[in-house]
Amino acid sequence: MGKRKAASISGNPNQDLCDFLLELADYERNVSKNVFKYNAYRKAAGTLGALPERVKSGNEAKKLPGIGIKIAQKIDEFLETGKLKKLEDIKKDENNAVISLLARVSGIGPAKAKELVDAGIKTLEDLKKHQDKLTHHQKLGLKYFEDFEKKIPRAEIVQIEKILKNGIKELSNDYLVTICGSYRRGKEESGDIDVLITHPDYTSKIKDAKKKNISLKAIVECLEKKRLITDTISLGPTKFMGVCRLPEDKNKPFRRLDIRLTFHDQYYCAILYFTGSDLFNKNMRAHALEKKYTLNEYALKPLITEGCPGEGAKITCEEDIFKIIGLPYKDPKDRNI
Ligand code: 8DG
Ligand code: CA
Ligand code: CA
Repeated sequence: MGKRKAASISGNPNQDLCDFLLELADYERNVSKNVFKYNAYRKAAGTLGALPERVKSGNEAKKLPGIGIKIAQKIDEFLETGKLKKLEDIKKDENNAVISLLARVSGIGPAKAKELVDAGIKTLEDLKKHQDKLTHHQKLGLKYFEDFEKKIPRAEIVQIEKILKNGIKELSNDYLVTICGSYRRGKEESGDIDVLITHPDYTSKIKDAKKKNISLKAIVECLEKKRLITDTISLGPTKFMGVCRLPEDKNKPFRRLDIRLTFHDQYYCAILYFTGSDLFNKNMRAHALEKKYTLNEYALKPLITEGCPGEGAKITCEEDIFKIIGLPYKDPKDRNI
């Protein structure tokens, strides 16, 4: 998964409050490893970011969704003193800054970052000298640290898509290839490239023997030959995580590439899921539940009795999913929430 960055909220009368909440959120995610608090601070920042007027007190803020007593107290402290002791203390502690830096390396989570700091690592240079402490994934994350932090312009993904599709076509004309994620939502820049592949003969109902000439490994080898894929982080039967770069241009950065091979009968649920945004998915799943369906990256199933899912609905396009749960279809570019 990409490292999720806090959404920036600009041109709002509570910008300074949003900023400190998002800083606290990042600290909770990267250093404390507390996803619950991370989400709580992000939600509060979202609420304040959407307000048309300046918040005057914690008490007033407490009436808004996602703002409880503790955040209200922090808002009061900030409004009265212009700063937050908790945040000042966090910034004073140099270990926290190092943990945040190390956790930006692909494959290094907060726990590993802490462990490295405890082992005396203070900089990326230190880390380069102690690569024995790193997994294969983390070593690649370190090697491509600068490149992986760079956003990928849409035009570059368009070029990568061409090479990808033409290469895979050589294996079989019947493969279906879709780049999902922010690219499919029409964004001008993306953090990584999320590819979904299926084949009409590759379904959840057909026995392995018949699927044998459909293989992710063969696809990856083909793209290595085309010099698009440069490194493999991990490769399983249905999921590849790795690195790619436009073959004709050695000045282009290396990019994170994920490829998933999914069953044909589950392809459109997967496309919906991996197109996102993650918040859009959350809302859609919640709506499905209200209509007594469960939706995930594999299937849409009616909940029969006592929350027990029944047979999956037959789905041949994304529109089917919207229709079944009674929502008007939304174009990918309108799913950027
Ligand atoms: P970006 O890469 O340009 O930063 O944005 P993205 O394409 O929207 O994000 P992503 O992290 O690459 O995830 C791709 C899609 O996968 C996302 O849009 C929705 C879906 N997804 C969720 N939850 C999660 C999650 O926790 N991790 C990941 N990796 N993907 C998720 O709905
Ligand atoms: Ca991704
Ligand atoms: Ca992505």
